[in-house]
Amino acid sequence: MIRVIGEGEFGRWPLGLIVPVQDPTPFSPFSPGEWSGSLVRVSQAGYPAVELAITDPREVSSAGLEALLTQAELRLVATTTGQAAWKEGLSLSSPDEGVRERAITRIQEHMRLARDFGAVVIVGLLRGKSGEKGLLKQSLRACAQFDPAVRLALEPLNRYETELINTVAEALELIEDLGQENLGILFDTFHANIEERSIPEGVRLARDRLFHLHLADSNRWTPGFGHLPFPKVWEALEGVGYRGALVLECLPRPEPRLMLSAAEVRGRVGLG
Ligand code: LER
Ligand code: MN
Repeated sequence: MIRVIGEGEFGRWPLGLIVPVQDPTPFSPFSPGEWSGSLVRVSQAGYPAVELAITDPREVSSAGLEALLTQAELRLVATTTGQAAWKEGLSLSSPDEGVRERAITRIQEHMRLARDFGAVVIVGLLRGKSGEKGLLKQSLRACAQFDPAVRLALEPLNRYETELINTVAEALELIEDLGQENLGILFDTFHANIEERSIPEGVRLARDRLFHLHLADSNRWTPGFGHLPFPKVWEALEGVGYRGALVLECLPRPEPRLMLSAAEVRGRVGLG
């Protein structure tokens, strides 16, 4: 049984921030290390949801995480896996079988942790920058079959970050080919602005395969400080009946404090 965030649980789409656990990410106002304190700050900023950037999930205890989330009154909506790509060189599409196997195992370890929380596991940069699509497909099958109760979200990334899967259409082709119910799409408005013909059309194309969403403006700054047509994105999300979370994955610019009020972010992008 796949757990999905319930309608009405947090009103319209819970908004979240990214908290790095072991290694830094440029897409968070927080530093790794004191991440239990960061969870409290996310909650104090008015966000109901959090995405954890975890390099190695074996270092995170499920019971410990549950206690921290309960204390902070936060819901874990996703874990992101890309840090193992830049830090350890792991890739799901590498021609080196050993590297590929380690990348598959890493995703499976994320799935083991995510399962207890109904969180989505993100497949972003861990797919590799220029690997082989056939190998990526094999690896994704092994991940998806590992636990059909955990949803995997393949993220179309812009062409400057990878040659593999830049658009929703490419992601859907691979997903439909694999036929795994727990494999879907993470739609990131920054990448979509570069690669899709239209951002709302990209959302509509993903439809019920839309498992998760990253929000950043056209310049990858805090939503509301670029020129993306967010109200049109909300309209498209309503249209496809999206019931997942919206996580800010943006540079903390023009100033980090501008990410630290969910109410202000909502107001700036017309989320009410
Ligand atoms: C990951 O979610 C992402 O969007 C990448 O651009 C991170 O480098
Ligand atoms: Mn993203």
